[in-house]
Amino acid sequence: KHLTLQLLDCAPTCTTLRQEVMQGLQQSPKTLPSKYFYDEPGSRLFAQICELETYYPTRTERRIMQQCVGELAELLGPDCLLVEYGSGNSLKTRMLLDTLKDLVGYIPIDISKAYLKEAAIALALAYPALEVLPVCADYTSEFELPVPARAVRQRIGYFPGSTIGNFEPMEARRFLQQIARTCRGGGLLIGVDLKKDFTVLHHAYNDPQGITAQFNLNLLRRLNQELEADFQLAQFRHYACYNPSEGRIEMHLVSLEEQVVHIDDIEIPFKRGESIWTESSYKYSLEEFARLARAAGFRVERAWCDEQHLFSVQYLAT
Ligand code: AVI
Repeated sequence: KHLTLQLLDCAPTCTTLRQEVMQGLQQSPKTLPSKYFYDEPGSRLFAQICELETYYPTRTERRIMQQCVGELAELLGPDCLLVEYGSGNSLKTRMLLDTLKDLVGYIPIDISKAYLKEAAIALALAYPALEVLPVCADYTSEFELPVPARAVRQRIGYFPGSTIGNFEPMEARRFLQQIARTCRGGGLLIGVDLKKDFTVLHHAYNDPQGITAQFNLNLLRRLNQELEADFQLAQFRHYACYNPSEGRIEMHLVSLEEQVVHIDDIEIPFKRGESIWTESSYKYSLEEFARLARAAGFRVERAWCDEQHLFSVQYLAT
């Protein structure tokens, strides 16, 4: 079957990548924005992480969703427009598409164009009656949503996987406020990872197969490819640890030697043991997250958890 899909392209440019990378690497401590993990190879590595035994969030969230999706469909009613922030391979979305009643359309938003196209086409083929309107964008930036052909009763944001944890709490609030504006009158279905035993967290970000390490190092490979940087991947090592007082996993790339990396004409010196902080993954208690949601203009209408209280799926109403 032949299929054409209109993709709205607001992808960040190479100039934006260069600016943000330069800024991050010239700071102390050095940082890189975690959103740049998700080029095509990075998105594939992340999909592999989601299948790992040690990475509990994905399967726990899936299990919670299986339990709650019927109740959610009742709660939301018909004629919703589903807007997914960071849709990746859209695997999790199918459960919603299967259960929500008379969905008006589905807008997957993702920063990786190739990956988004592939996922959107697969979905459009699997759900021929559904209007699929993909948008390639950094979803934290300002952009207009496409308008579906049928009338929308309410917009429902979908932000699974606890990606909200990858934002600094202040930015998380700002981003949730942005969604609250976009989905005014509707709400947001969000996955939130919970505070728990440190050992479980440690293993989730230090898998024995080393996929998380590859995912982290892929960022340097990407900068070599897209910015013609000269990072030697063997000279950096993945390091992830839980910071209990801040309630977050911190992921770093540690320089194994004193070395100098070049991007354009800029020299970036590294001491031995110096790191690039590539990601934070905040974990919330239910109370902490409810406070954050309220500060952003939402109220927690429902919060579903697994029995061990590892993860939560929450419906926030505007
Ligand atoms: C996408 N995000 C919620 C993941 C997380 O757990 O913070 C990204 C990730 N980083 C390492 N493993 C997975």
